[in-house]
Amino acid sequence: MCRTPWTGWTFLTCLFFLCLLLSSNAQSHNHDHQTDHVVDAKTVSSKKLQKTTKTKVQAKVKEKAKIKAKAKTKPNTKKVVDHHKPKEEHGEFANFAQWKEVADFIDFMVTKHGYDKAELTSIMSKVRYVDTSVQLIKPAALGRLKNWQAYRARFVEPIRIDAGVNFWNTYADALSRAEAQYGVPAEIIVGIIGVETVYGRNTGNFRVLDAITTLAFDYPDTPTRLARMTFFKKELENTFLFIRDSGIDPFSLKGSYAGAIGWPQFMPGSIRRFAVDFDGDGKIDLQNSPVDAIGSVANFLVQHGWKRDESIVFPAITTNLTPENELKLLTMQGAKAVFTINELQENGIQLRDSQARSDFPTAMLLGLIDLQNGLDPNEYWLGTSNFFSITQYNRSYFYAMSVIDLGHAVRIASQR
Ligand SMILES: [Ca+2]
Repeated sequence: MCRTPWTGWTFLTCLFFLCLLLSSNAQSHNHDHQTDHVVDAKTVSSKKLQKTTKTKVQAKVKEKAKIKAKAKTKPNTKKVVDHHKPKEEHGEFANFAQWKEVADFIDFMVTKHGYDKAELTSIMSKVRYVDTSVQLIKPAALGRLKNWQAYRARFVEPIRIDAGVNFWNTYADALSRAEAQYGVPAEIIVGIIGVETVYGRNTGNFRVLDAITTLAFDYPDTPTRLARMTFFKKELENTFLFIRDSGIDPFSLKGSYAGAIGWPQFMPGSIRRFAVDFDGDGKIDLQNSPVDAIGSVANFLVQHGWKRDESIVFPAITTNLTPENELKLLTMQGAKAVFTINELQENGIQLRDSQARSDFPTAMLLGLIDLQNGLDPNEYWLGTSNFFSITQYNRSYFYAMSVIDLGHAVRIASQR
């Protein structure tokens, strides 16, 4: 997230935006499995976090306490710390293969997918417990106001725009091909890959098996803990299936602290369902093939309702939108475009541009996009189903608007 030399100010700045980001995600309207793209995407660099002694010591203390607690509650768990692991690698040995829930998971994989029990047990015995994953997946503390303009400034900025121009020039053919084949504009694909990883720069260096196993079996104590553990167990299943299908070393898969992989930060389940081999080399490789990433992002959006040639967002203004009506609209829509322009007007919101108002298609369905700006007034947009298909990638409206704005900024800069 920060490419400049590490200084106190840059750290504080990054910490500030990290808080904003997590706050934004925690308060997003929609909730689905793609949440975990999310946190990853912003490439919260644990490596950099560890550069502060304080954080490092705190994490270490928590990690040791956690392992001790586990040893007490799980009689079969032996605490063994691997002192020989290279410093840059994340996690501690926690003897996962001896955990009852992990043993049950192994049995499930043997029964359902025909895995060799000894082989799977051997792999799980080498998986590390990553306390950083547990700490970073926790929801942000409440109390900080969401601020769209501050969030946007993190992503729509010169370094990312320049990297986007280079990316677009380098992969112009693949972007054109994806646009023609899937109907997703190149600038939206460029926006997503830029927001996710700054065009492959921040793809994460956690071993995916470590991160996902840790979160599947020791997710932090939050109101959604059970659902999230179920989600990560499913992702662990998908990780093994992807590894087997691809014939790769189980520990060669690297990703974010939540297990999102490669240039577009797909979770393993999303790779298996939505990724495509777009460079035609016979394999899907989102870690090393930007062209596969381009096709996969486009296919993901299409599979989540993207419609060719449809608009995405329109600027809006409020006339007499009350907080009650705003909440009602947001609740009713969930994360879909469900209102006509007339219905929105009746609730006190309309298109900003009077010219657009005069010939706007009355049957087009829209959803309300509310972007909070700290203590300043909210910014409002109306989004079509294409906007909401981006929120399937990451449920945050801030995220989806940043994708749109970054892609637009890169396109403008490319044309200069
Ligand atoms: Ca490929």
